Amino acid sequence: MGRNVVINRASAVWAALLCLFCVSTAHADQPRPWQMDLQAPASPIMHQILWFEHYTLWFIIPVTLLVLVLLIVVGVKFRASRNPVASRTSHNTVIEIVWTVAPVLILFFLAIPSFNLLTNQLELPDADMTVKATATQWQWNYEYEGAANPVAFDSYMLKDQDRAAAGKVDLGRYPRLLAVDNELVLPINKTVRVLVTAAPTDVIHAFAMPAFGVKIDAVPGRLNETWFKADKEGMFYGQCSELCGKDHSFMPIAIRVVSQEKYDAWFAQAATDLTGANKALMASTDGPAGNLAVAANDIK
Ligand SMILES: [Cu+2]
Repeated sequence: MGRNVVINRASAVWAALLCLFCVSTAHADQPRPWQMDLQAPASPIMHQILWFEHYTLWFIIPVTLLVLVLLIVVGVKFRASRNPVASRTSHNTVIEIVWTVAPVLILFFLAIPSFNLLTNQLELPDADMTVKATATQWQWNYEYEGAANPVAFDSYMLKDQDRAAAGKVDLGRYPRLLAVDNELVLPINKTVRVLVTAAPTDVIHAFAMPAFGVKIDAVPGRLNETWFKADKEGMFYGQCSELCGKDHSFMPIAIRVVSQEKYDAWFAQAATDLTGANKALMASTDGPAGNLAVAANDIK
């Protein structure tokens, strides 16, 4: 009887912890308090990065444990009281070979998938669309390239006093210091080429979106390019990642990934009425019917 009570209590504690975890990951494509792991992947590259991280741990953990064990063994076995006369051995061919060949092998097995990942990141696949992100102290400007009616707009961090008017009072979906007035809207499962630069007379910034595995410098006078293919709908948050001045912390990057149909409808309206297009999109994605952010962020 007593044991059952203990077990029930234990499961209640676990359930409570699990609930806490669920709540904290309900909108997970953004940094979380006390976060230890990476953000949930939402692009093929980020899936690969996550795989590579886990793969690397298979090497790091055994090597660390081996070194720890060796240190303990040496410290205990060869301590001065037990081993007063120290060995004068200065060379051992077997050891020399082992500690040369083993790291070479380890580095070889790390290098192959690492170069593979780098190649996938740096080699742009055929893009479905191109967006140009231009950084300025301290906001982003997004430009959709190649459309008959080009859409371009500035994206500023959402100020607390503007939340109500923007319809963005939900702090889970529009977190403080990460939400913006105009998000970069993109369709799901489309390869997006991102051209990244900074305004000509500005300083260096960096465009980063952790859930997509993207981070690239925005340099004045230079056009960098990267790509991603979002495989989840939802709100994704990143930040300028190159120290760029006093408001560096206040120029977040927000991307809203939606279905192709919703994107098309938004894009058609955004050319002439950006605010209206954003409001209409929010109405179709943020409401209980759309439930976009919750569905997209329901990970793990
Ligand atoms: Cu910046």
